[in-house]
Amino acid sequence: MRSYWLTNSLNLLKCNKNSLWITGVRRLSATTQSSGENIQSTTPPVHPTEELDNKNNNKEHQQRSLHIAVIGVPNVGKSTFINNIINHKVCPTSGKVHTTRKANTAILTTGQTQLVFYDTPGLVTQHEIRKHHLEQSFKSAYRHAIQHADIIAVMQDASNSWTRKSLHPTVIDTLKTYAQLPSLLVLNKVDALKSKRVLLDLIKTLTNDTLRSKSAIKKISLPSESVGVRLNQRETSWNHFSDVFLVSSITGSGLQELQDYLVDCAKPRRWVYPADVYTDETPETLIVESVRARLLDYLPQEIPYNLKCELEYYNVENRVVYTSVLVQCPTPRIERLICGESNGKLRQITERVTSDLVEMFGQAVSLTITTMSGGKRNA
Ligand SMILES: Nc1nc2c(ncn2[C@@H]2O[C@H](COP(=O)(O)OP(=O)(O)OP(=O)(O)O)[C@@H](O)[C@H]2O)c(=O)[nH]1
Ligand SMILES: [Mg+2]
Repeated sequence: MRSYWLTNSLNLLKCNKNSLWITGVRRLSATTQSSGENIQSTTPPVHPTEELDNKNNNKEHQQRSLHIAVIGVPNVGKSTFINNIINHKVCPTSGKVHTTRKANTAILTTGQTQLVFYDTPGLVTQHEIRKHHLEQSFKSAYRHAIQHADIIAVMQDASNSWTRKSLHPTVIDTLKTYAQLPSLLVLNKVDALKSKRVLLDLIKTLTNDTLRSKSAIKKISLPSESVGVRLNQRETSWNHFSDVFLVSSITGSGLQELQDYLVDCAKPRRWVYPADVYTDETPETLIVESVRARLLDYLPQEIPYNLKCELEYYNVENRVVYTSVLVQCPTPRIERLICGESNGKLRQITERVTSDLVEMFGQAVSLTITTMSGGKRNA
């Protein structure tokens, strides 16, 4: 058995909530204040618990929400964007494609408004599913997310000069299929652009120049001189985006404007989640997905996609999360690759996942990662 055990007792200031997943408890403020004045009221006297119920109902009547499906090809930064816009790490991220394999829900409650983001696996064609041995859930996950959404945010990597000028065919197909839903174009990674001059051209190309008069574009500071624009009539653009946003999910630039916009779009209706919840994922799932995401970062090529990660143990004691994950490797050679010289790589991976989990849970985390190959646990 090769395992590395690490305790990280960092306490993350940013995450001040004890529970990250649904507790099912909605807290009510039962405090009442007396002004001391004797006011005659024509309304019938109200029993204290009824009064509380009425207050609660009034609060619920003021509630607003918006459900947003974030879609795009792999690695454009969907999960990083969602973590940063809700200001909590709940979606595992990595530098490799296909990190997100099923739809994850991330929740931001601000004032009377709840924004529910659906993180989705990168959009892939049937050919890509076969080529990379991906689960069919890659397709069903984003369909499920969109079916529950009020608005679609299409994310495009503005820094990738190979792919940025056209929307992926699967993105176009999705937008056509769900044409009744409003959609936004979110150009991400603008921090990585050497010159911002390409952005105007990019917006025109991806929207077929249909957003000329939209206010969102006016808000963006773009070079004043005209850039040669060639209208793209091929099916690589979408004419019906409501607005375009330029953001950097890493630096946070543009995220507040987008958040304000989404809050303005929210519909009056009761929230689905309590105000202090950031995701509906179980901690067990978040742990396993976080290990898998970091294996992608540390291992070359296709290897990490063939590894099976399982939760062996999870317990919380005295505000410390104790957990253990088993990584099943197809061969001893791959196990050696994960562990590295004197277990050095496994130690690095464990440290990295531990700090991800500390950020997620806002609690100390004690994580063990154990590897296994040939169907037998190595001792
Ligand atoms: N420079 C820069 N890098 C970013 C930005 N947003 C995300 N990234 C990086 O892009 C890579 C992919 O990010 P993810 O959030 O995992 O991308 P994803 O779209 O969720 O990927 P899949 O789950 O595989 O579909 C990571 O290395 C991120 O650090 C950004 O605004 N600027
Ligand atoms: Mg992702």
